[in-house]
Amino acid sequence: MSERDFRIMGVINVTPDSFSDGGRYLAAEAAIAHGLVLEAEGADILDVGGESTRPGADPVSETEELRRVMPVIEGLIERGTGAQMSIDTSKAEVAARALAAGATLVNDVTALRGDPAMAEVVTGAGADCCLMHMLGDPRTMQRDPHYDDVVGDIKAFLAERLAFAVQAGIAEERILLDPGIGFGKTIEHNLELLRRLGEFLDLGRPLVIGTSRKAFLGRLTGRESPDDRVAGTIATNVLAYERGARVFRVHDVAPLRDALTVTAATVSAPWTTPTNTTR
Ligand code: HH2
Repeated sequence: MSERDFRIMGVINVTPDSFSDGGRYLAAEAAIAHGLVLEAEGADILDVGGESTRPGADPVSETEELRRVMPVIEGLIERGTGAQMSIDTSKAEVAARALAAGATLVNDVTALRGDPAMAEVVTGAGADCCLMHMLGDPRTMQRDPHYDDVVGDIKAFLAERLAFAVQAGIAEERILLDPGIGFGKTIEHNLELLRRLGEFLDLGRPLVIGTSRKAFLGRLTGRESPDDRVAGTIATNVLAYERGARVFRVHDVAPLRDALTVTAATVSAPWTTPTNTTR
């Protein structure tokens, strides 16, 4: 079979308050073990975060964030992880320390707006960088979000951030773009972004999508517990793949790996041979 054309980013939240897995992997050893499981399940990237961005979350100090994430990044690298290590942070110092320890991707949900030193840190390390759209900040973003045209507005934002990042010296081929599902969006906004995701492709960079276990899936399905939103997560990611997204940020790697493997094989149809009668 041809090499797969998508990447799965497994989430490791080292936080007491993340919306779906807060407190589960607060101990470094538990988080490292979890990361190795995600990698074995098919994660290409491991995204380590020490600050929750759920709606209403309180900010975390730099010292505390470093205390949470560094042992996990160092531990995974020491154990020879083959996955790309990503740091989910908007603080330049946290990114710098993670990159020095061996991470090579900065996942900044503020798209370089949170810390004026961030662009330089990414440039200096020659790292990859994910720029995500968020309306306002986590404390306020879900208070009546409004757009003239949710896709047009976010596309313009990402185009501006991409230009800013390139101007700051980050190589364009190192940049990933993410419309930021759930970050200052109503349920209708999220659904419209997914439905019209293909419109972001002409920005010319790989699209990252993060729907995993998010509240809008719970609203649609009536599943109150984030753990019960895996099927909704898969449905949205399969749709996003079909619409052109290629990096998928999820908590549940194994089922998505299977779902996307089948989706990718179906879309590119490499299996048809005269002798292949498998159903
Ligand atoms: N979503 C979350 C955090 N980081 N990064 C990107 N690029 N895209 C996303 O959609 C995204 C993200 C929120 O999910 P989670 O990490 O599970 O929760 P919390 O922020 O509460 O830790």
